Amino acid sequence: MATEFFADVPDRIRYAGLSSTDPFSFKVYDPDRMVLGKRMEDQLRIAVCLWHSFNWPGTDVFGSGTFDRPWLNDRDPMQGARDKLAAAFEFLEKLGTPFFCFHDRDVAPEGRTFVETRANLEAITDDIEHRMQRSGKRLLWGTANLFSHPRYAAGAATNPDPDVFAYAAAQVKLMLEVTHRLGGANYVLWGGREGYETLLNTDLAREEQQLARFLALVAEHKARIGFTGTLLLEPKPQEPTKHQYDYDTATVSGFLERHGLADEYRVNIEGNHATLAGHSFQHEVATALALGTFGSIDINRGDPQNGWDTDQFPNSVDELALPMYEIFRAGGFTTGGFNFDTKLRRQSLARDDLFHAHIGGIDTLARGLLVAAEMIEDGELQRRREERYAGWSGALGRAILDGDRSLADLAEAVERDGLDPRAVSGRQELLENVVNQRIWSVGEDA
Ligand code: XUL
Ligand code: CO
Repeated sequence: MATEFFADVPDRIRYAGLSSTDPFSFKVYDPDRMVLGKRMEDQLRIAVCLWHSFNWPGTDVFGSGTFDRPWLNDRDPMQGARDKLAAAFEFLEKLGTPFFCFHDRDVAPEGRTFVETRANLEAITDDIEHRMQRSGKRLLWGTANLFSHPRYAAGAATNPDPDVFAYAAAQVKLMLEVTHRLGGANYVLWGGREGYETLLNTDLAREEQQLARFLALVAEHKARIGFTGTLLLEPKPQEPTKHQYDYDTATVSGFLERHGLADEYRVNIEGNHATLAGHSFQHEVATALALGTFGSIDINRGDPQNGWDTDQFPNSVDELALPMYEIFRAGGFTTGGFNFDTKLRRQSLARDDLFHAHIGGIDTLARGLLVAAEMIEDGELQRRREERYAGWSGALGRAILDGDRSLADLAEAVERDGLDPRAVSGRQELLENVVNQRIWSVGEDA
């Protein structure tokens, strides 16, 4: 595919401000604008995903692909893989954002044997390396697809057959090495089939041990090859299986502690996985930050009307302001970033729809960042939260937390000092008004 694939799209999407009527421009995302002491581009660390955007034909459970992705139908799958890369890098360069993410199977086809599969991936990795050098694009994370092939129907690490465990190990070893070679900032493991369809045939205790062993082996190999990126687990409660073990951030964090893996892994939180688990996106982010496991974000949203993993592009500043407040209040990303694990709607089949979707999502993130920065810099929410806990800095609070008071001591103090604490207002509506005021006012000076 020698010609441009997105020929109707300008060479570069640029910042043009809120008054611009050009659909191929950013209205808020201004890479060089300084926010909280860093360039906006360096705060947001935006990545494009190669699976939904370049390797998915627009199928749904009732219908075949609607998208115009000619490389997926190439009779020579390696040629198709190369054409796909050409289109993906053209997209990345025109969009102008710094990162991308991919699974092994997004970029290179399976061969008839593992040896052939490995050779395919290694050959395509040469191409990727070359394109990265030329374009300056960087890899936010790599991952292995341990869920599409029928061999993984009953799980990868948690499969009842150790041969499948071994096959998955071979695939992750290779993809971890590829990620290392390409200078990836992180490596992700999403346990899409690490779960069960029925407890009738499932040994939960055994599968937990298998998963822990697998993750320990990955951490060991990371050290062996000298990969310094972060290992990330991506929680998701269900879909494709009825129940997945990496249910949510709290579950994953407990699992890591239980198996001595807490120093090795962080979480990659996805907005729509949070809501599938019955949580808010803010809850998942705040929990990871509180438990010390925050790593990176797959940015997307669900649809409140149906509740499954629709992977839609983010478009609501109201929804993003608070998760972003949590992230940047804690200092922002280290190796992580915002990866667009997002799908076009099946009818969005014009080539440039992929641009409009990303432009809108990136502008929404940029605006969310400005709102978060405002809330952090004016400090009102933080001040009010600290005031709420002020008692814990007093003599009694400190003595309790330092372990200097027994239950009996406390009972005695209540009687001796005549303690009679009264409820105080949680001020929820006032706090909600503070947030809305920031959301409404940030656009005023933009
Ligand atoms: C699935 C999902 C995956 C992971 C990578 O819901 O989010 O795309 O991000 O395997
Ligand atoms: Co994801």
